[in-house]
Amino acid sequence: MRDEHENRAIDLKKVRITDDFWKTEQELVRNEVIPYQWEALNDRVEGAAPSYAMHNFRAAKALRARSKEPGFIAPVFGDVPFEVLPEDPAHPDPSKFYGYLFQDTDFYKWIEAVAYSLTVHPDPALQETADEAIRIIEGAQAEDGYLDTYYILNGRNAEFTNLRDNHELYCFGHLTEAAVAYVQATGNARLLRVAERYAAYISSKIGAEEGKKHGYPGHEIAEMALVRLYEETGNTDYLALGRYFIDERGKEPKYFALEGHPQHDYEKPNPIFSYYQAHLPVREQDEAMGHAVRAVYLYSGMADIARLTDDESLKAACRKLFMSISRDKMYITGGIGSTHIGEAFTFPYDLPNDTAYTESCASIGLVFFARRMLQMEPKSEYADVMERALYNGVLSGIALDGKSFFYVNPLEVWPEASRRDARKLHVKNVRQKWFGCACCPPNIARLLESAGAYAFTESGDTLYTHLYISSEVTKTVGDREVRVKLDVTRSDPSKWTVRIVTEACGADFRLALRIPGWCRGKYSLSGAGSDSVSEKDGYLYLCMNNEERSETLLELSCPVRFMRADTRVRENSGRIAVTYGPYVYCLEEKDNGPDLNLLTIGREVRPEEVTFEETEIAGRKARMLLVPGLREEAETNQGLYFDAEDEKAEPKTLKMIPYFMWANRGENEMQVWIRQG
Ligand code: FUB
Ligand code: ZN
Repeated sequence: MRDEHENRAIDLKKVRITDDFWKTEQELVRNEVIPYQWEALNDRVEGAAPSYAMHNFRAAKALRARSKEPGFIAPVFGDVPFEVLPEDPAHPDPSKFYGYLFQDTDFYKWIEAVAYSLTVHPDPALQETADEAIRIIEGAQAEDGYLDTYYILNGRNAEFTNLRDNHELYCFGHLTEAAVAYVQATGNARLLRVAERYAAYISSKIGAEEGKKHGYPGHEIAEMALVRLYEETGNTDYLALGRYFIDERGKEPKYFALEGHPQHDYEKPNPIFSYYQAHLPVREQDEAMGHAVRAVYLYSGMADIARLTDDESLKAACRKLFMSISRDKMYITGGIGSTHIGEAFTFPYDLPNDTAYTESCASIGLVFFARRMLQMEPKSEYADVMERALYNGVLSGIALDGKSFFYVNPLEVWPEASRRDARKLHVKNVRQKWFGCACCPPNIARLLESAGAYAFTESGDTLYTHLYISSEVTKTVGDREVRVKLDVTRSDPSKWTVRIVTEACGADFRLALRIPGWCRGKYSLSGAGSDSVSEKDGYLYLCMNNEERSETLLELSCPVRFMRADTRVRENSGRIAVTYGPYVYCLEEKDNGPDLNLLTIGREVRPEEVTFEETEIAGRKARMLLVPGLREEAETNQGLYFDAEDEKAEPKTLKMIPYFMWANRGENEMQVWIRQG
């Protein structure tokens, strides 16, 4: 059934991450985030916005039990808002739905993160908590397979009546992703059966056949989830449904128009339904548009289906959409979505730093899309984007202690503006404990816990290394198990040293090693496989045919870089950003004093003049960059406007930290792009 040339995500059971940096992140998720989020999902975190996710499942389960009683009257959908809050938050009605209409997904993402954690760290107590929660979900599922607590509790007469906004298929997608991860991790297939029953119910209502709704999800994810379900079960019906959603999207007459719900303001002035990526059939789309998370989730599903069905026109659309993001619409941090209005993309090169939306989930979705592009065709430019988003736009979404989160990840923050300017109220200066709309925190947890699946993919005879994360990987080649050990050292600030040890493989296989864009083509390769190396699209392909233990050494230059933006990014004219390896760096007030706007870097300063200082931020080791710079003298006594003369400036060493580490030492200013003086 499986094509051995297919480049697939590696089974997480075959990867053991040993990397200091990534082990810390994953242990944080396992020890702090997962237990904390379980409390949050059960509304037990003091001072945090309640979730109501488990409350809703319990209420739906109780309703199902009541439905068997004589005289039971099912709820009838009235005018229920998108977000429902209890009159008395301390005493929510145990029979009512609360929160956003897609609240179920917060639990599904959590259980997916639990699954990844259990894959490498068996934990009977955690598994029992998860199993118990799954029993609640089973109890909440309707007899016919339908499962969405918002509609179960408010009235199923409205189910699937507004595919554009109702999120039922979005909830199904997250349920399915969780179910596949959970069965793979634990062998417990109960959640998988729940997902399959719901999939069957959806197929009976939506699809090409007469009598069914010819619709598709308003918030995508079901497409890629159905692919995972197909890959897990081998049932081609799931692939067919995912493909139907992709093929049907944007066709005339537009399904969302037929549904007849009024247009939202945030859709204007763009083409109608572009907010949902349904303005055109997907193969005709060449610009990333609309709600950023939806967009990248759709494109991920497209890339999956293009790969599995070898659909050239779909592949071509994926390439164009990827380039539209990476060349025109992506922040240097891998953040996407320039405006909070509709949480959306705007137009090419419109990348404002201090009003950016750059939702954590959007960067996560970009990681998904990039990994799927790599599976479709391994090119290091996709991995560069994946790495950029992961190390910057995603990691900035979680505090170093794992206990608070950013939804929005701006590139410049002036706390007073965020407090007092209505255009910036979405930009928080301090991470939040939880959110009413808490899509991001559990999404971050599931991604970080599955980092191994982004570092490595494999086809029949090739192990691809996309990210340099110290790990032990087992690769199956025919009937042999090959053990590959990657050790990444970063102690010499000028390079990353990757030592690859292959143990007594006794089988021929290929190692594909990515040359990251950040090494600027400067690397050296020696040892096993280096005499047979060939290069293609930014990957080094090494033929490994040794019988005994062998060792390969890859040294990647890791220079500090001063980066400019395309001059059409008006916001960044005359400014540079500093990067180092995959990390974007930033200035924080804590290290540089207030008024970061007064700091400049002279045009004559070269990146080679930057020095390093090992430091600690909130208990975590960090490599600080010391950049020769200037602080302009504040001019505050000459009136609001005055004659321009040469500014007075004092030399000042600018202290820069990795962007993802900002906002871990209290509220303060932050800036990524710095003026060149
Ligand atoms: O609509 C569901 C989720 O909530 C989206 O993915 C996020 O952008 C937030 O709007
Ligand atoms: Zn989110």
